[in-house]
Amino acid sequence: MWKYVFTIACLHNLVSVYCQTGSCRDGYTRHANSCYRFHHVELSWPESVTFCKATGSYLVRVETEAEHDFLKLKAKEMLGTYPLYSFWIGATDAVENGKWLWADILTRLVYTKWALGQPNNSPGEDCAGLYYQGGYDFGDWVCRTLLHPICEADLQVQGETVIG
Ligand SMILES: [Ca+2]
Ligand SMILES: [Ca+2]
Repeated sequence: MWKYVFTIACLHNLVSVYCQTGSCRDGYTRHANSCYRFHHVELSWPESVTFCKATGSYLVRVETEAEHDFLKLKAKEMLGTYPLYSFWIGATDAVENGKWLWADILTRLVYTKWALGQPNNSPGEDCAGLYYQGGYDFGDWVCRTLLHPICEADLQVQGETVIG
């Protein structure tokens, strides 16, 4: 039973038979098998992609409801700390309008939860984020808008435990 629960928990963030034991670097918060950092800096979406990459991470991929719920909770904790309240995520439809991809792996979004009225693509809003006014569900913006990046990094693995 526990083995099953543990496996499902791990699969939320990693399509693998492994559940990792590991840690996050300083400044990052762990959820499932990933580490996250909300940044104060205000950047455009392309700058945010570069920023995360430069710190050994990627602009966050919100791939499950559990991951989204975790990020929403964290974002709400940040209220008052940030001058702007919306955050960039790693999705763009710049290649083909309406076809949203995770930019770093060029994979179509499977999980999505757009805020009411989003994406409104008005006009040329090709980059996605967590929309403060929409309860941190997804919204789309013109990519040069200045928002805060959330970077996601893989766990620093010290050892791996095979489940099952
Ligand atoms: Ca993720
Ligand atoms: Ca929009």
